[in-house]
Amino acid sequence: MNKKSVQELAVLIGTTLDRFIHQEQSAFPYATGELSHLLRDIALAGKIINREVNRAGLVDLSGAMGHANVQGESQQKLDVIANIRFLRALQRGGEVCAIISEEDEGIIYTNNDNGKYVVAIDPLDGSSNIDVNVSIGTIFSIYRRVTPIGTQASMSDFMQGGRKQVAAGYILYGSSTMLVYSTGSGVNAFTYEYSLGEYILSHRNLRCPEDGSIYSINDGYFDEYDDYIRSYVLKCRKKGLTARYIGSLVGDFHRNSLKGGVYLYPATKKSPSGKLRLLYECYPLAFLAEQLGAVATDGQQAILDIVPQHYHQRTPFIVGSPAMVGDILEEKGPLTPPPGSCTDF
Ligand code: P6P
Repeated sequence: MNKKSVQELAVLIGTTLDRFIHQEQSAFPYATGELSHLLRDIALAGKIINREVNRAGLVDLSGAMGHANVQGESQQKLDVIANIRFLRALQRGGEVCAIISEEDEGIIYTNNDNGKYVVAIDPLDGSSNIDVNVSIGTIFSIYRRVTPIGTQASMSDFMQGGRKQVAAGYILYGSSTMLVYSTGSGVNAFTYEYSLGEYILSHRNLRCPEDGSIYSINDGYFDEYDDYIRSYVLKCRKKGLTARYIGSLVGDFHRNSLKGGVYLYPATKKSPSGKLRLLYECYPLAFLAEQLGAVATDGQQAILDIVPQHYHQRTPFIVGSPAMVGDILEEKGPLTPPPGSCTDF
């Protein structure tokens, strides 16, 4: 075989996550490497969870813990394991001073008070799907802290608002395991190659199609949705669009981002503010969505413009192809001015 240069081999194997992060960092001359290290810490935890998710059925890691988590939802064994793995990875990495996790009520302090970043994370979203081998995912959101380096982090570090995220992404444990993230300069996706133990760049500069024919919503709550949501769903049915809802946000989001489509989790009677969490589900996916050229809204405003009030705040969530989100908002009709406001312009 003729001797191939390292560069040629790198191209043959593909660009690894490490090489990509290094290349991306060099584009920012003042980058000091901490964010790069943090992204690698998250990627490492994803490899460990990937291994545990893939063998859950064999080593009795599937199924429920038998009690609820802080959200009052049935906690799965893998929820607990994934939470521990990410907390350990971020604590050991040293770049993160504090974490908010879906699985814990309050701030988790890492004792790295010199860490520049805080992370909000849903360690394993859709974990009730594990037993039936449906895709699940980790969702993460990264902020540069606003409190002084060397002090203990506080709520203000997490209440900066969606547009202050410096990076966000997800790990999808599906037919293949993928890490998809953005640091604000586009979205890139890496497929995990188990035999190499490497994430390999598989989708460079992902863009969401302007329009699509897939809508993702839980039809079981149809009667509980606002009129405009029901009107939209009826139009989708009439147009013969494809209904795809797998009960795993990351899986639906990923498919719709690649093929075009829209995901909706509106307010319901059971969840009048919506079910999904702002800090570690909707903000990070909305950050990615805007980087993909997609749209993310609560039906009133862009998700990234919602002012955060508390760690586990919920919000209605509509995200996907701009044309489809536009069709949904059109069903609302012209926004009626609030009562008592001036209407003669
Ligand atoms: P429902 C999983 O619990 C999750 O947070 C998302 O991943 C998923 O899209 C949604 O909730 C499913 O909720 O009420 O339709 O079962």
